[in-house]
Amino acid sequence: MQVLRHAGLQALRVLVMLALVVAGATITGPAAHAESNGGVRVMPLGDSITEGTQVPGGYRIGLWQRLAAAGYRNDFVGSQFNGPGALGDHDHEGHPGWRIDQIDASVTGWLNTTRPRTVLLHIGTNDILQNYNVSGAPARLSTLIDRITAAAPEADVFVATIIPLASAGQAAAARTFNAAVPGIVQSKVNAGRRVHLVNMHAALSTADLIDGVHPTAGGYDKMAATWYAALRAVPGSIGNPGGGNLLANGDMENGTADWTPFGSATLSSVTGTAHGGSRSLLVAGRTAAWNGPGQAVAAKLTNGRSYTTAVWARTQSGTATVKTTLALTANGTTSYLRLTPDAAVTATGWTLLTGTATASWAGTLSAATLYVETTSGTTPLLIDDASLQ
Ligand SMILES: [Ca+2]
Ligand SMILES: [Ca+2]
Repeated sequence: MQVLRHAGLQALRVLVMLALVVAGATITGPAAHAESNGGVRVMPLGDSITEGTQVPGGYRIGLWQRLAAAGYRNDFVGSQFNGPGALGDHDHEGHPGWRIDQIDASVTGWLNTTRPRTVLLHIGTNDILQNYNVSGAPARLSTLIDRITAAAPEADVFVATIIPLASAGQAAAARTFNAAVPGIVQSKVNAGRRVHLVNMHAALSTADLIDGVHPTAGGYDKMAATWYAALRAVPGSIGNPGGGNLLANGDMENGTADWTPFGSATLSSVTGTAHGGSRSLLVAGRTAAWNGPGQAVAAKLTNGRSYTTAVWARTQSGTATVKTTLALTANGTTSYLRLTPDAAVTATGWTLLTGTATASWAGTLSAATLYVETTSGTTPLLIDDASLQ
């Protein structure tokens, strides 16, 4: 019964979304299927100001356009979905009306589901609008940041001061809240966490508000410009500009092209089981744990540069511990760089392998191969939507 109800709900969502697309209207509501270009994953996290109340898509529109124009390839992630066609990726984690404590109660699950590389957090406005223990809001924000960095310790977390509010009393409360944010962020930095302050309050004035709370389109675009500047100041948070995906045929839609066995293995293109599109790559016939699908990338690497890897994987049966590795051969010596940490991969769904690592070598690089391997065993693996950037 529960399954049927969910299936019915999902069908309804699809119908509603189809109707909206046909009507050419703005797409809203939870995502039936998240969009992904395989880029570096960024989670816009917060309340209606992240969702884009009054201007669906909100700051995400201008941020997406700035990123795309500069050659960055990013995948916005989250359980929510809205915005116009000008927004190339509609996924987000903006929840209208939610306070800090409500985000805190759900954020670990969202982070575990979408594994963002970077988090953009703008939260606290509803604590003030609802007059919800406002003096305790900074402490709740601190707890929320700890929750995020515990679940996603490798993510860069950008924490914004909240934008102005028009009502004089609420404006004062926002300033008081904001005044505590730099110290909170600094305490996280001092603890070795990858947390960054974004002074969003300074970027907008009450003239940028359409209803006293939410920005106008121009106000949202000022937020976009502010997030973009902050992201660009932290190398790796949005990948490398102009590079795009260094892997060829990363989506496996072009069969086995550009992939070769690393060690003993047989590669084949599979239809019917895909993370994205209609095909994935099956690697079978492995005779050692390190055997797997590989791709030569030596010509594309820059010495000393940081790279973010993402590969979706699953087994044909059973569980395997899977990782991505870069074999670098320079001056006759081969070294192995771990690109993604160990991840438990099953046959029941796709698991994202992702990590950031710096590739460096001494002398002349003669060969470099990215490959997927297991820590033990030789079970066949499926991979899809692989990217290195
Ligand atoms: Ca997405
Ligand atoms: Ca595919």
